[in-house]
Amino acid sequence: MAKTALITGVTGQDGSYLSEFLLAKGYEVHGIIRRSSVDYRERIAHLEGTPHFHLHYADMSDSMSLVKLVGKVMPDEIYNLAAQSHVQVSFDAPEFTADVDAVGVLRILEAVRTNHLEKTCKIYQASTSELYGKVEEVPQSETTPFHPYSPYAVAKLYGFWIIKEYREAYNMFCCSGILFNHESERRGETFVTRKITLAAARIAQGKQNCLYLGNLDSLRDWGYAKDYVECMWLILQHNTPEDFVIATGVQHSVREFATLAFHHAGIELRWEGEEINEKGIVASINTALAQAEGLKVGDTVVAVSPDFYRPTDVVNLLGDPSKAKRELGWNPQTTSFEQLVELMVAHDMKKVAADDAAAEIRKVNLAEYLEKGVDK
Ligand code: NAP
Ligand code: G4F
Repeated sequence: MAKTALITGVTGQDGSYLSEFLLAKGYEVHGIIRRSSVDYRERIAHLEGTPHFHLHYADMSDSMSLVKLVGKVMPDEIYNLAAQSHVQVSFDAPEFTADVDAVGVLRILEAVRTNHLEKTCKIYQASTSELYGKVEEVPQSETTPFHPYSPYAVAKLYGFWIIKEYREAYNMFCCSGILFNHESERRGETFVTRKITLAAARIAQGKQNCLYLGNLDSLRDWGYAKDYVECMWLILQHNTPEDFVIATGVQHSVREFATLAFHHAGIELRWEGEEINEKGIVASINTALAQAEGLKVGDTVVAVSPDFYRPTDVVNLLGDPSKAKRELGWNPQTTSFEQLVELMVAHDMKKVAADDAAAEIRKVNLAEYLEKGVDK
């Protein structure tokens, strides 16, 4: 019998990769979507209409919708990926973040219990390295104390503890994956990596002059999202329900990410100034396209803006993936940092060019329409 999985957050970066992964394993995959006035299903558009992929309206803030859906789908596994996942946004919308990222986890657990599935349904909770926050040791492992440092992290800490509580109180198979930052061509465009790769591509093609960033010194352990969804599944296939750190064990700064991204877009950067006055300046140009678009050596293409500083920032994340390597047989180095940056820039170079070509076609069509009129 094929297993049935229910994914919350199916429209997100991880939800889309996990859906592909589980479908390839022969699962019946059900995803939760919520009503929106605009199309936000781009990442899963290629899966819609395929035989084993099903979408249902529900919301993490609506207990009844979750109870009814879990009762209808009767999943063997639930992957709870839904969240207000942007740390900076959590300072502006702390109550919504707590409702979805903290109480939402409780709602899922209670939906499973209400439907008497606690002995058969396994639950994966998307936990985060943000729990380590103002870090108490480097690198961080399953035994490192938590010190959450944003409304997002505090909400996710509740999610982590309520999962552990239900595991111990009701003997449920529920686990947290403590995932460090993972990125991809499908990463949301306001997270720092994607913001950089899109801007580098636009600047190389003359579509943007300057990229404004916040803390360039911030250090992250960046992996590839496609590699990380496998771990979510492996955690639920483990003999016992346990929590795991998932990371690469390699750390880089935001500045290093930007330098490498611009390099792959054909622009070498040098850095000048400090803190708010720091700038990324064009040192050399290795692409005729950027030169043709007017980019010159000496131009400032990266600058710092206080708008992207956070009231409290997490600045030193480095994971120790030893337990996942040992007990899940997972390879944290499948995709290196260098490969990750290269593949994201290659994707965004094509995307910017394609958007531009589409705009050109629309312009020609519009000109033709205006010239000929609608009835001729
Ligand atoms: P993402 O791209 O921001 O996706 C978040 C998903 O949650 C979207 O599908 C979103 O739906 C859904 N969602 C938000 N509020 C909801 C609500 N009230 N009801 C139902 N669905 C809701 O995030 P991601 O990068 O894929 O991350 C997946 C999970 O892992 C998140 O829980 C995140 O906090 C956690 N995490 C991520 C990372 C990382 O580096 N990516 C690291 C550690 C942990 P809409 O499309 O409708 O907005
Ligand atoms: O890309 P970020 O916004 O990711 P952040 O805050 O680490 O959160 C992501 O990873 C977490 C796992 O550790 C997830 F739990 C969470 O859901 C999310 O996926 O910022 C990374 C760093 C920060 O220190 C930030 O201050 O980059 C710094 N940064 C510098 N300039 C910037 C910018 N971040 C953003 N988003 N935009 C900037 O312009």
